Amino acid sequence: MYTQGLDQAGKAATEQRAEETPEQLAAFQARIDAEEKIEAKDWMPEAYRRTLIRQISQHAHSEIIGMQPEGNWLTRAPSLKRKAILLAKVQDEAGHGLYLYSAAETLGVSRDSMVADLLSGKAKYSSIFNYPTLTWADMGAIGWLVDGAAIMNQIPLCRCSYGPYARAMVRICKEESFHQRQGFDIMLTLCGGSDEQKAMAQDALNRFWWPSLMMFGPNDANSSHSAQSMAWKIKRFSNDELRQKFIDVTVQQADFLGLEVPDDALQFDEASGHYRFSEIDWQEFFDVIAGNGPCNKQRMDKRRKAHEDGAWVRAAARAYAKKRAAKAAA
Ligand code: BYC
Repeated sequence: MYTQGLDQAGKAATEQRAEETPEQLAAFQARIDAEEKIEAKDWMPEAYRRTLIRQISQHAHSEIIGMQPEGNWLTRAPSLKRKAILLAKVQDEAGHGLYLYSAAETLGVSRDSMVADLLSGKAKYSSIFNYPTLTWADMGAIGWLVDGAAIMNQIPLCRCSYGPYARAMVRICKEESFHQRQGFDIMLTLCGGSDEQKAMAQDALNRFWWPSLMMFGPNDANSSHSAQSMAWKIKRFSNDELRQKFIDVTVQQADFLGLEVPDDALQFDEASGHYRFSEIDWQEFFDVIAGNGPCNKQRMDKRRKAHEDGAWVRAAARAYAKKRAAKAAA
């Protein structure tokens, strides 16, 4: 509702597409190659704008849907301290969603249309949030592994060529770093506890390991957007490069916890300095992103209901804005 002006900018950009000349495209690429930041009002190819809207809005949706698996444990956290920490983390995720929707709005798309795309199932959100959170240890595994994978993917986004996205990512990454540590701290506490608690931590690692690796997206050979996104410096590393970096640091953290990574083929390769790992079950990944994961339906039903329940808040905000505008005009 605050973005009518930006919608016009979006229309203008669409109309501009037919006029994109080789000179304009070359000048744009030269700015990217010179590491200049592209800002909201700068000329940009329509495909660059669309790629950013797709990625940033899907990132925002992931933050918002991502509140659900952890929200599930807010009332069952084992102590007041753990509850306060988890509550703060879930609130941070809402904030990330809001910064990211704002960053996408600078590209001329309204928040209403992005939300409509999520609710209709047209827009994706991260596969990882379609898995259930069955025990308290899952809060540890999510912070440690999911936020850990998120940081690995998102630190390079602080250097993304699009200024508003890059700047939003700086604060997000600082908060994700706190999230990762709180998750590791839960795992450390469980692993230092009773045999039962340690088994709970191992079970959470078993269930979240492979889905966390899938967060980085398909193999480079099957990543439809990577080549162009890397040429535009939206992405700085490929999906496989980031996945490998994540595995290399996380296996050592699992060793420190005394947990076993659920991959029989995992081994350190001295020559390359990297851990080698088994093939990911890509069928599972593609099923989940097609809407057929264990919790896709539950997540979307809950989000749609929350949106409907919030209708009166949006109506009140619109009425208040109208009243203020009328007062200002009088
Ligand atoms: N899940 O060509 P590719 C968080 C899609 S939130 C679902 O490699 P791209 C947190 C991809 O969209 C973490 N879909 O794509 C929150 C594309 O489909 P479309 C979210 C996936 O964009 C709460 C197709 O597969 N992070 O941290 O170059 C609590 C082909 O893929 C996934 C971000 O969103 C997936 N995992 O690369 C705790 C980071 N992977 O769009 C934590 C920003 C791929 O053509 N996004 N797809 O229909 C990115 O960095 C990139 O978009 C990706 C994918 C690396 C995810």
